[in-house]
Amino acid sequence: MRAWSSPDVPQLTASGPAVRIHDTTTGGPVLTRPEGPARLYVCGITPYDATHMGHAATYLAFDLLNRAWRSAGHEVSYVQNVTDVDDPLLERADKVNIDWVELAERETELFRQDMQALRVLAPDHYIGAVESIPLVIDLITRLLERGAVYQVETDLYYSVTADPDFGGVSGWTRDEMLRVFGERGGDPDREGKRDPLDCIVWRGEREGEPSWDSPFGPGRPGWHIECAAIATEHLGAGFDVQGGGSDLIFPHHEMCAGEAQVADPGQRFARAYAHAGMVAYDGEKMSKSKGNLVFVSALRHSDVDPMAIRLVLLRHHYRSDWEWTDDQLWNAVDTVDLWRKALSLGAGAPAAPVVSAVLTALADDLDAPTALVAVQEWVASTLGDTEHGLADASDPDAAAAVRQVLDAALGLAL
Ligand code: 5CA
Ligand code: ZN
Repeated sequence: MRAWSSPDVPQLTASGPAVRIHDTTTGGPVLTRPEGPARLYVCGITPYDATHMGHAATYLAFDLLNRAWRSAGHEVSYVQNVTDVDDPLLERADKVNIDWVELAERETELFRQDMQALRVLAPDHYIGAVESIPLVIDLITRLLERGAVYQVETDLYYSVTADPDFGGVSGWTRDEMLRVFGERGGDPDREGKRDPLDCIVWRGEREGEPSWDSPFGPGRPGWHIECAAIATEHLGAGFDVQGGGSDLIFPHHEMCAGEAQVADPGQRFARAYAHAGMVAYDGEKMSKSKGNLVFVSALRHSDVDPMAIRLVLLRHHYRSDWEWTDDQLWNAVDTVDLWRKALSLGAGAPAAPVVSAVLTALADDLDAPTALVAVQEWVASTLGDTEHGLADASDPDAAAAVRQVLDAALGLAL
């Protein structure tokens, strides 16, 4: 499927340090060591509603990883999926009485426009679940051959006990898993399952639902097997990072890894699993099902500068949970104005230290808030204020260098 157009990334003269990222599996920072291009898989949207700030924050987090790798001199091979057939999409289409294909296409297009406005680099491969059905069928076939898939009526389930490392991605206990499985697309109470945590990989045809032919009868793919199949096909085994919001730690990323690793023993799925915090609004996690949403597109249509939206998101460390408030947006609008003013002067306080501070902070687990403090200090010194005394114009080319690192590393084009 078509992605969106990437903004140009300025080529920096300075090179950033090697990139560390917090790995959920080890619970600490790990040094990424890409061999050849850095390989990144980020779970994409289920396109049944518009992009909200929670989605935007998560995609921006991994955009920072993409940019940090590039700043460190790596090429990046980036894959993202679109869950363009799944229960929530079909349910919404039914509810609002619109064709599910049309709904998915419409919301995917809106997402592309939102990502482009926010200057998020596009994936090299943007892959839908529907177009991946042959890959899914192939992966299920391999799991069947290994005895890791069994039938319940017309559905097929993946057996979590087939994976000796089950639980290795999340590090969760069975109780913790059972507590959320039902809320996150699982069906712990389905009769006939061998283990309540087993997850569906092929859902046999139901009246009124779309279905595709397969050796296991007509039906459609389950959710986790979709990302397992797409990531291994387009990135190969042992890719560098799988990313998503923290609500994907379990079951989604646990099951993706299990299914891929059982089908291909001895190969790791991803080397590290990185998760962004949850954005709340009105006291609760922002979610399509709860409806407490702030849409990127709604702000764009009311002429809010996308760079101010991007700045709000960058001001929160990607791993923290936080709550969106409109005040933060108005504050960021003022900051963007102020920074543009400083950058319009041409000369300014020395740029080299701020360039280095931004690249160092970014390579240290994508610490955008620390990077932004360095930029703010440069702006204050350049414009002069009570704390910094007189305006500093000692570096004649400062603005060009600061503008460049803001654009390349943080995606802020000012
Ligand atoms: N299609 C699947 C992934 S394969 C999916 O989870 N789609 S989604 O549309 O529900 O979410 C897309 C991404 O946004 C996921 O990484 C999810 O973790 C993230 N996300 C959803 N809600 C929030 C939120 N409130 N804050 C931060 N990230 C969120
Ligand atoms: Zn996914």
